[in-house]
Amino acid sequence: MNFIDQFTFIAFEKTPNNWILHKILLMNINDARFQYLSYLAKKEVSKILILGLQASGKTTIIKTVTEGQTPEKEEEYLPTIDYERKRIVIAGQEIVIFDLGGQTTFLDRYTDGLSDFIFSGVSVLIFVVDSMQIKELSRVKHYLDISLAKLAQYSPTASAYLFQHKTDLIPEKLKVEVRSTITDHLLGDTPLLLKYYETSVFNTSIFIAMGEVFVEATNITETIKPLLETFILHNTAEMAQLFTKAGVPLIQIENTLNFDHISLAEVRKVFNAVVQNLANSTDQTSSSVLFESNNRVFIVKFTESGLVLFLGFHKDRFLEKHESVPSLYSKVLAFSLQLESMI
Ligand SMILES: Nc1nc2c(ncn2[C@@H]2O[C@H](COP(=O)(O)OP(=O)(O)OP(=O)(O)O)[C@@H](O)[C@H]2O)c(=O)[nH]1
Ligand SMILES: [Mg+2]
Repeated sequence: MNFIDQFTFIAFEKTPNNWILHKILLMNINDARFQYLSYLAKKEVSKILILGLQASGKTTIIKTVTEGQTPEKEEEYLPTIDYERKRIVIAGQEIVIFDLGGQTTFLDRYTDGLSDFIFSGVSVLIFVVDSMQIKELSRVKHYLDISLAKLAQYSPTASAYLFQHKTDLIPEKLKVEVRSTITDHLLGDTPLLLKYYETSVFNTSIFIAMGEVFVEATNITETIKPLLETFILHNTAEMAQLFTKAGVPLIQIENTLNFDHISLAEVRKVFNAVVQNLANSTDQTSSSVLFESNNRVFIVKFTESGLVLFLGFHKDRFLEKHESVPSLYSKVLAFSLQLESMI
């Protein structure tokens, strides 16, 4: 038995429901070993660049999605001087976010003299444009084009996103017009395929957009997602979702066509309730919660590495499978150990 076999085996031995878990283990061991090794090989730091004109909202975006707190409506604007590096870890992948100050002197320096340092080794670039600054669009276009050219030169495999930000400030009847004005100005002759998102820190749109970015900056689609799929299939779960603990959605799998999807806003309410529940619990080590609606049982588990696993099961499956809720609950907790062992 080599090290990886032992490693995986020990992770499973500790768990209470071992025969089911061994079954999962046997089904997955080859994949798991392969994925774990490929994970080790890929573990270099992933770099995300966020840039855009001054006050477009970059620092607020990073703060919101890493801390999970919506800012005050009239938050004071504190310009970023030079740039700030924010280090986060998602599913074991270290990510460094370079938040570049948007004042002209900084932007000129980053896109010119410092461009090889700034634009090298990037996995994702995010360009933020303030939806209310229509009159600045030619300056936006100038820096967007230079940035994309530098990205193509120094990080040709990187992907690029355009966030049309602060959409909460656009009156409803002008939304379509503002979007077409911005896209007409900015995207006409853009060489790279840009992924376009309308965002605001005052609703869940920024979490959804940054979820896409984080998934691209990690390799969880190859590592964790197949395990989640296998688990929900074998345990007839209706849905499985994985979030960062700040509530950024990373993976969502639905196993039934008629699952009435839970919105991210609802999930975030659940998170708050769970965090509150954990804070009030006497057992400080507990990190999971089970709750029921009329037809469903939901289990939320905060993992040690800062992920949140959220699973939904139809109540009929307990009768069909002759399984009790506590038994399923311990299976989920054991499964989260398996996920942790992959990280
Ligand atoms: N209405 C609204 N305001 C926002 C949003 N995001 C950020 N802001 C506000 O925009 C202002 C500027 O935000 P920052 O995040 O500091 O802007 P920045 O792009 O980092 O600015 P520099 O560091 O100077 O480049 C602040 O007052 C924020 O509260 C949003 O989605 N909606
Ligand atoms: Mg800033």
